[in-house]
Formats: sequence, C-alpha cells, structure tokens
Amino acid sequence: MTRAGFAALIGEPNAGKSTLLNRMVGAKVSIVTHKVQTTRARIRGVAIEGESQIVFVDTPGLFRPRRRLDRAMVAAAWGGASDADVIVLLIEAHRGITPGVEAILEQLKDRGGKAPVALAINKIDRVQSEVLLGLTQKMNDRFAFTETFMISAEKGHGCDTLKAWIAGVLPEGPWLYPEDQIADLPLRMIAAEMTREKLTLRLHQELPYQLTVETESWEERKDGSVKIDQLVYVMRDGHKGIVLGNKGETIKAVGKAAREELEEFLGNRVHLFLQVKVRPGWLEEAERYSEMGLDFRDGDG
Ligand SMILES: Nc1nc2c(ncn2[C@@H]2O[C@H](COP(=O)(O)OP(=O)(O)OP(=O)(O)O)[C@@H](O)[C@H]2O)c(=O)[nH]1
Ligand SMILES: [Mg+2]
Repeated sequence: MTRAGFAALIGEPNAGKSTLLNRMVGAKVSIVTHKVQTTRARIRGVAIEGESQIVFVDTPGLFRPRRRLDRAMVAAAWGGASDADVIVLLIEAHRGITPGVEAILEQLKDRGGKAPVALAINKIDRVQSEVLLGLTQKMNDRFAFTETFMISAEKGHGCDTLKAWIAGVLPEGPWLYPEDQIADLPLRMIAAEMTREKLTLRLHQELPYQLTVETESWEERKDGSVKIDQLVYVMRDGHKGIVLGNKGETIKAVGKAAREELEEFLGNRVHLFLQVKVRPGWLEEAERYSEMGLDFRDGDG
C-alpha cells in the first residue's frame, strides 16, 4: 500500500520554506537567501519516506502585495496551498506571532480547506526552549492546527518527525513521479534560479527584486559539457552598471558561483554565459511571468 500527495509549505517571506524543502528532498532544488521574497513561483521537490512519496510544494512568501509581481507570487502561494493534501505553515520562533502571521491565519480560516494544517515553528536554534511552549499555545489558540512541530530547517532538528507525520497523512495511492525524480521544474529554470540566487546574495537593497533571469539556450556538447546562455533583465541603465560591476567583476563573480553550483547539480562541466539587458517594462510583460512559472493574470487588479 503506497501513499502519495502534495505538502504545501506556506509562511511569511524568509520563514525558511525553501530551506525546509531542500532538506526534505536532500538536494538543493529551491534557492535560499537571507533576503525576503526570494522564491517567486511554486517549486516542487519530491521526497520518499517509507511507502509514501511526498511532493513538497515550496511557495513564495505570503505578504501584502503591491506590485503585479507581488500579486502573482502571493496568488501562486495560495494556489499551492489550495491544491495540497497537507499544508505546513512555517513561522519563525524568534519573531513569534507577527502581524504577517496573524494575516495568514485569518486567510487560512476564510479559505477553510479540508487539508490538515500543521504548524512548524522554525529556527528553534535561535531561541531558548521556554519560548516555544508559549508560542505553541498562542498559535493553537488562534487556529486549530492538526499538529505542531518544532524544527530547525537549517540544522535539521525535528525535520524527520515532521516528514514521517506528513508521510502518514497523505492519501493512499500510486506514486506520482518516478522513484529517482527529485524535482519537477525544468532544468533551464533551475539554472536561471541559481543565477538569480547568486545575484541576490551579491547585490544590495532593492535591486534583486527588480531583476529576473531567463535561460535563453541550453546546448549539450559532444564532450558532455553544457553551454548555457542566460539573460538578466534589469529595469534601468544604472542597474545594468551595478549588475556588471567595476570592469565587469560583479557579473563575473556571479557567473562563476552559479556555474560551480550548476556543475555540481548536473554532474557535468558547464559553460555559462550571462548577458545583462535593460528592459524597463519587464515587470509588466506576460512572457516574463510564464518564464518564471507565474500566471500573469494573477497580477491583475
Ligand atoms: N537560524 C536559522 N536560520 C534558518 C533556518 N531555516 C532557514 N534559515 C535562514 O532563513 C533565511 C531564509 O530562508 P529561506 O529558506 O530562503 O526562506 P523562505 O521562506 O523560502 O523565503 P522566501 O522565498 O523569501 O519566501 C536564510 O538565510 C536561511 O538560511 C533555521 O532553522 N535556523
Ligand atoms: Mg523561498
């Protein structure tokens, strides 16, 4: 008897959803940074626990959207939750019940789906254990969670217990993916995300939110290596200069870091070519959204 289904990870930006997905899958499928709003679309990672196949759905953080991109991201996150067999709400132990968490709880109540909702208090490595009891109590007073877990997605504490619980509540049925598949995301998109992660880590302030990366071409060569061309879209000339850096040193460092990670992921040599393009209106272009795996129309209104 096998089980299979979707477990959506939701929460505020920076709660640790992507870190948890990667830990559950055992590979880096979703990019992680210390900045908010890193994940932009729904990213699926597949994990096996006993007879269960768990398809973890990493989602963009839930926050009050302003721009079209924000709205599309938040819609993708709630979409991930509504399709799921289990929902895991991540909150940060050291931040507690923020206004953002309150807002998510209100929406969870309104949406009233049938899927069990678990609470995962993440980053427990950052607090004294006394804090956790009170937080668990307060959260459960506000919402009828099926179960509460205390975890550190980064250090791994509590993650096995959470995984085993999810495996047990998934519906009975055949597995959804081949046994050896760990992600459901085109390689070209994974590659673009890796570059975007390196850019986000290196650039300051608002710039990472105003750029996007797309894989233009992917060519496997006879010697087994892969040639990848990517475009970095920015909104202004000034941004292009910042992304390139003095004598091109920033883009060079970004390209090197992304290439190394891609080589590890693919187990092949990679030749990565990055080009920066100024495109003032990219945030309003439907094609950019489909490249990101987002629905353009979700950004309307
Ligand atoms: N101390 C500590 N840091 C953590 C833990 N889990 C995640 N982090 C850090 O929190 C930051 C955000 O992690 P992400 O996994 O990108 O968070 P996210 O929820 O996916 O964020 P968005 O994609 O922006 O919504 C990163 O710097 C992580 O290293 C944890 O258990 N303990
Ligand atoms: Mg994320």
